[in-house]
Amino acid sequence: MRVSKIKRKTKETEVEARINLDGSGTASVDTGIKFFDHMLSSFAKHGCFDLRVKARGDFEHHVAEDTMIALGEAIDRALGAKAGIRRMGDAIVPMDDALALAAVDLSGRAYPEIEVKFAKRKVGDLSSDLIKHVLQVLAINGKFNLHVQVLRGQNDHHKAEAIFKALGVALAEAVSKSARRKGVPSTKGVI
Ligand SMILES: [Mn+2]
Repeated sequence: MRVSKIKRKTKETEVEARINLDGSGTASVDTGIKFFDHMLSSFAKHGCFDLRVKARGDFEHHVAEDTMIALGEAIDRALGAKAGIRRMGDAIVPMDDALALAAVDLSGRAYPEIEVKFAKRKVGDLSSDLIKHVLQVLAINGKFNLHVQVLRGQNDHHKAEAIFKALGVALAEAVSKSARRKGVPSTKGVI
């Protein structure tokens, strides 16, 4: 099992994130931000990851950001040397009116390219501008390329949820093992 747990305590926040990349989609997420919990649970469910997150802190921005720092680090650490993995993964996921694309390359290089606009300032109890930010933070700390686009959509809740589902599906494919793959999937020999 590829499992890792990260604990992070600063003057602003206290975060614990545990992920099992070979799980079954069981999530227990408590950040104090309900919509963010909903998004991370959806990510875990559709990625078939077991995810446990507990986060508390002073401001919504800090809690969301530091949760993704811990989760990114946990993903990177759980992957280890990345031997035998597919490395790339992508998904286009609809949710009613919304259609979101996520593409991942577990390249060891942090590069987020996130294209999303929300109509309203808040999605549930989460500030809309944080959604782009947390995806950037996740890719940077997970050391992977992440491209996200919302191809169409009206409803902010649907757009956000389609993104996190697509992220789960894309990442699940990227971390999955290919029987034909021997060693690290890079012509360099290391990622
Ligand atoms: Mn929902």
